[in-house]
Amino acid sequence: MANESLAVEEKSFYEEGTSKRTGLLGWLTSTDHKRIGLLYLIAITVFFLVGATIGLLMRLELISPGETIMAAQTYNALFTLHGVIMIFLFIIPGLPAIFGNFFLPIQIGAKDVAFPRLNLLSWYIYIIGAALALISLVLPGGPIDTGWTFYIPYSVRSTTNVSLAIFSAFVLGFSSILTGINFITTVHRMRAPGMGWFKMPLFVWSTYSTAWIQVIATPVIAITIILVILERTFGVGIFDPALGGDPLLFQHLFWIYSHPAVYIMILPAMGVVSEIIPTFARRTIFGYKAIAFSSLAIAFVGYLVWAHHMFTSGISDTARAIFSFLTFIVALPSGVKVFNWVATMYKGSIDPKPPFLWVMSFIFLFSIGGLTGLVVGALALDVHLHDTYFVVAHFHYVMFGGTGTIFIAALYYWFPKMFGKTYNIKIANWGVALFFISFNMLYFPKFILGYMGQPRRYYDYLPEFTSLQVISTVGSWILYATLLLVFGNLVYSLFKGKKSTGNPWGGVTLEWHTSSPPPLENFHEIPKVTHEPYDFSQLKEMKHES
Ligand code: HEM
Ligand SMILES: [Cu+2]
Repeated sequence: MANESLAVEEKSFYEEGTSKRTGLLGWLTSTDHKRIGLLYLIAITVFFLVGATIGLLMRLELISPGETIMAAQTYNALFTLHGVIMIFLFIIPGLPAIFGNFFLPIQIGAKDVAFPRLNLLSWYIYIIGAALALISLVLPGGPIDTGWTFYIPYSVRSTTNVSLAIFSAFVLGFSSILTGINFITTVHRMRAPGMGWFKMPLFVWSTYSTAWIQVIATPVIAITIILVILERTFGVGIFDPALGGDPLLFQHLFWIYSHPAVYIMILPAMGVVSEIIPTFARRTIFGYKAIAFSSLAIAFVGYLVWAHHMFTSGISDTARAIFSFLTFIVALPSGVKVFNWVATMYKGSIDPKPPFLWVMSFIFLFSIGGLTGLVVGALALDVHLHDTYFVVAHFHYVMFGGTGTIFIAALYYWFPKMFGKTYNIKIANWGVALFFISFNMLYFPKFILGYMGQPRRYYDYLPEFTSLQVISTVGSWILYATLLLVFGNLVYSLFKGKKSTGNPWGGVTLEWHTSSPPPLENFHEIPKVTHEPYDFSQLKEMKHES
């Protein structure tokens, strides 16, 4: 497909909106998927930085044994708030709501998602959920202190604002479900002529697989939350053993959602990696179909492993053996992806630009996260490591080292397309290096501390653990400063950056066939797709200008 709009200057979606209103109101009433993606970007980035700041405070408390800057109850409230913000306000909505909204329709050659008004409503539901969570912090009773897992019986007995806080997670779940419905319908109904299923970019496949998890799994946590609120409010015995309830039932229901939810977190990130590697290796992706199907396989098998979070809860040995075995199985499709990414780079002409370097950091950090997932998936080891810092390190490597890193990689990859501006490459490269070093300084010591027996969720520790705790805290300072550099570079470029071309990286998926930023309806005319995905021979037709 000839690259029609790289030449003609065209009004971008910033200048032309769907709403009659202009200015801020023009954004808050816009049903344009690109503007909605950016509304999510602003809200989600703010919550990420708030969550990171709370993490920094917790690390400051942990710089020395005993009470340093806060009391134990404050520490309990902070790790709960940190977990709730990072899980429900940053990482679950993150990539799908921002980059899924902005790029999924463009990558399949559509003008918008299937239900634009529902899409805007999803954003408002997200904001209402966030507001409820924040209100729960200031109401009498004080901020929730149960941990982000809301375990029973404490979450039924705690006098803090548990009901409102978990109700906010209930509301946020609907934003996730509605976004999922929108993406599934868009992929089935809105593809451009010629865009068959096996012509779709892999980011679309991973966002599509994620959408099915959002739609199927989220109702489980929604029901569970309502049951906890009923038990807290009316004292009906469902989960609390003192009321004749079963606390293990809560754990099963909680993880039947929350383990598949980790694939809502990581699958879109894996899709972004499958976009960035071929672009900067200048090679078509190795094993396109295997990667596409591995997303669906992960989404499916991911439903069958939830009780690996309950190996020390008293479930039967048979159940533990089965869930441990299935946990090893789910690592296989993830392994297929990592193998195919490396195979794509092999003999590629690598152009090590910042998005590619972030992906290299991801592959290293996510592999440590994934492999230590197998360690805690092994029964004998998990009995020793459950609820220790080893688990805290493991999930930070997969969630922050995995999805968090790709959140930044996706920003650096698609920034020129979203905003029509370029950024400082040297500062960007420093950002990757400092992030990689400080990340390992912050979290790797937690593997050792956990193996030595440091339990999670304690604001105090044995004196012999001090040196590793101090290294971790200093790491958090450098990491935090690096995050400010990484986001600062982009914010500065928004105002002072040079104008970008339509295809600065030499990508071939459809978003690189239109101008930067794109026009309101994404393309001047509906594209007709003739090439295989990641076929770089079409670059010649695209007048590659990088
Ligand atoms: C600057 C970045 C961050 C720092 C310094 C940080 C630090 C911490 C610390 C110190 C804890 C408490 C450990 C304990 O006492 O058990 C914690 C827990 C946690 N963190 Fe982070 N973290 C950061 C980023 C993230 C990100 C990006 C995510 C996810 C996307 C995340 C998710 C969590 C979760 C889910 C918990 C468990 C909370 C709980 O126990 O209920 N963190 N983090
Ligand atoms: Cu799990």
